[in-house]
Amino acid sequence: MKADVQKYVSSIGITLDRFISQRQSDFPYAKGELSQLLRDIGLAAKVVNKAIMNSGLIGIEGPAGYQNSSGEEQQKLDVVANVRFIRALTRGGEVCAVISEEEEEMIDTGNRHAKYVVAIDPLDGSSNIDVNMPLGTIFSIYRRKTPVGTPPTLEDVLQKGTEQVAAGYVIYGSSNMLVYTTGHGVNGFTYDFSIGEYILSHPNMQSKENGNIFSYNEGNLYDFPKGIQDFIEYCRRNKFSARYVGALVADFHRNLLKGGIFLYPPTKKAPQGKLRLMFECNALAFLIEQAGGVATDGKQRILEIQPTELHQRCPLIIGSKTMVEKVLQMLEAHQETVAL
Ligand code: P6P
Repeated sequence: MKADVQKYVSSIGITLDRFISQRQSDFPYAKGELSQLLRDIGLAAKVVNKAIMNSGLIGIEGPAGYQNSSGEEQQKLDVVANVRFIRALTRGGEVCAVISEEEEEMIDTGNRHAKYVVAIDPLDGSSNIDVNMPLGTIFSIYRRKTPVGTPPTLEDVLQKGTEQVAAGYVIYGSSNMLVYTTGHGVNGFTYDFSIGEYILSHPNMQSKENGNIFSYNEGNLYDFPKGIQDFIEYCRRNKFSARYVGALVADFHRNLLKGGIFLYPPTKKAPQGKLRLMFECNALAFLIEQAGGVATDGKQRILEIQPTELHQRCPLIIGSKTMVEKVLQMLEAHQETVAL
């Protein structure tokens, strides 16, 4: 009987490295630099994953003793993840500059010949550190704007989300996954500890048109614009499931797989919203649009926002298309837009 060879040739099961190499043809002019850069990120993610899993054993739990540029208490693991990713990106040689949620200023890697810059949130979900809850890394890759061979400038890193050439996240959860896009769909890879490789497990990830999961911090409800409060009430009346993990990557990943919406509107404590445009919102907006979903600040596509500061924040409403459109309708009913 002729074996069903199809099940042996499915793309599921190939390594991240092989997948990147196979997809390099998506970039006829690329000479492999972007491929190598994605590999460098995959390597750093493996190292950070190990640090997270062993943090309770090697004394890297708890606060680092100082604040990051957003005035937030840095955790030791935040510092470890930041150092690991910046070191991997610098040594990999494909990046001329890095901006990090954990760094006040842009980092010039000294790789003057490099064509790319990276924006990164090395460890997203800091409130989940040390309590064995999911964490994540979020990254965006842009082409530099200034000539190769010259020192990088802010012009290279303050780019709209539409300029991203790649974006992705790592989720350090019940399993470790790396999910990324280069503008040709979204693919998810699960880390196989036994061989130390990311293996394709979720090819061509698609956002569900609609969903019944809504994610937001209940404690901020009465700060929200009326249109948002109406949407929350709409979800409750329809018996939707409220799910909020406290790590954007984890809520985003679940909603991408199951259908749902994540909202971080402006609050009294964070009048511009809490999440950072360059380090969190742009990457996830690129991914959700590639998967068929929507990401807005309540007024415009996240990807269309022109950044003016490295650490600027923006409101974020992201997920299944129908749910986000419902929020926009309810904001419009109050002639509100979430963005200030
Ligand atoms: P809150 C983590 O600090 C983070 O940046 C996101 O990962 C997460 O979704 C959000 O903040 C949680 O914020 O104010 O609800 O604790």
